[in-house]
Amino acid sequence: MKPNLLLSLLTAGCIISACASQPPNETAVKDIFGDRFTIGTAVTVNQTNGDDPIGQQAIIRHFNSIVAENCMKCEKIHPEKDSYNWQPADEFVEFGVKNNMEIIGHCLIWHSQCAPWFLVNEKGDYVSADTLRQRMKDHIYAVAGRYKGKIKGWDVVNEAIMEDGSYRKSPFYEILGEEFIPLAFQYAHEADPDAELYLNDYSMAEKGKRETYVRLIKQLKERGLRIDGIGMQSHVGLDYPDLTEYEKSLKAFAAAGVNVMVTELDLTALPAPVGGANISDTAEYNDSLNPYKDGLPVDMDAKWNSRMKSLMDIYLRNADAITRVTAWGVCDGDSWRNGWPVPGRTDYPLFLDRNHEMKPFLIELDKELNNNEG
Ligand code: 9MR
Repeated sequence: MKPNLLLSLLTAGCIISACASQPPNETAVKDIFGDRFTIGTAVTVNQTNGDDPIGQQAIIRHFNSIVAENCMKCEKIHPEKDSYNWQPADEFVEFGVKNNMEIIGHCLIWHSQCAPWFLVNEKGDYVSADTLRQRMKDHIYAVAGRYKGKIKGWDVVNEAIMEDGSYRKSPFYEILGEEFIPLAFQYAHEADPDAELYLNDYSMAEKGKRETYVRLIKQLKERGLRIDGIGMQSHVGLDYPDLTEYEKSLKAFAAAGVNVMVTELDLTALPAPVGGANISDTAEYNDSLNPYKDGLPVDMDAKWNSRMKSLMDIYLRNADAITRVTAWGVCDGDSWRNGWPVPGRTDYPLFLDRNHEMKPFLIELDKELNNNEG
């Protein structure tokens, strides 16, 4: 055999075995976007404490920003008046510090997942305005104060506004009126003066929400309170929201003088009996609502990737206004979408598939932005 033929056969063999033993794409998700914005994920307790080592490795490899999916919520971190459950949140923060990541706190004041004791007295009636102010202050001082200097920014108030732009009639609103929002921002700033402070909500493409949030940003600024950003959660579907309206909101928030963050991005591939992300809106399971148990068919996969690409194109052309894009979970198997609004389904909403491999829209973007061929 001629030596150069032998060489080419050896080289070909090498390439084939290299392909077989390596992931299809070497790039990390965060690298695709360079310094345009940080790329985040919501993380679970199992991922930060090491019980899900594969998930943990995927976070370290692909993301440069993390947010606690659940462990900093009031009912988890402050389950009783005089008792805090710090360990999971401490582990989350340590994980982020150790891996040199941007760490986001979620969330200080939210009507949902609020500890049962927080809003009522011994008789079960709403507490007075004075008592609630004090409880909010104590809670925010304790939680934001504990992680002072380590958390880049806090979702201070979560999901306060309805689709039509009216205030949600939550217990916080019922007891304190609109004032609960500025109060929460004041306490958060006092607790950690260097932390960025955000308002965060879903269905932000709705005109009503857009207008009220723009007004709120202005009101907070006029009162001299710190507000750094608006979080557009972005729990979206294949045909909602209207992306023109979505981009309009993004631009309106930026024009109001704050950073925009995409804070909880996931794109369901499944039929959606309800929109938004209100966890109390649920629907009963039936097989027709769970059509892709064994994988997405090729046409649906293409549709999903094309929709995700359209969202990414919006973020890229508004990159000056956007500081972070966070997916609400690491891989498809982790997503809350598998259980909401219909329990027990198989959904495909995130950046990484169930094997922690990058989805095709990312590979396409890597090619487009970095000339990487995958
Ligand atoms: O993904 C979260 C899920 O694991 C929890 O059970 C649920 C209730 O705490 O909250 C989910 O996250 C929500 C987030 O905190 C706020 N916006 C909507 C998200 C999806 O419901």
